[in-house]
Amino acid sequence: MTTMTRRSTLALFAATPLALALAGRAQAATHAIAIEGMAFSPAEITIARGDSITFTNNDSMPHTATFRSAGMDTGRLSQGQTASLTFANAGTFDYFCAVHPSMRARVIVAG
Ligand SMILES: [Cu+2]
Repeated sequence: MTTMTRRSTLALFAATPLALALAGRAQAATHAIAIEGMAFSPAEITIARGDSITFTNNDSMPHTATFRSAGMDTGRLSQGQTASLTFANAGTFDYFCAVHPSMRARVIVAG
């Protein structure tokens, strides 16, 4: 009886870290970046691989979030419009607004 109980307890302890790791990986987060006052806010964000970012344009003029190196683009967002991008690869990704190229910001995807 005692042996059985010990084995069950050990199995539970062994399984828990793996279960937690798998659950953590499966839950991708969604982050928010606002575009307002001719700026991306926050200007730099660190996310996990597989996470998404939703960009919302709060300005009256159109903006984009254009990631040349990652080959991703929100396209032109009018006031109040949103677009989400998912980051599958780790790395540092600088981006800009294609309408106003002086608007620049950075997404860091942690490995
Ligand atoms: Cu712009």
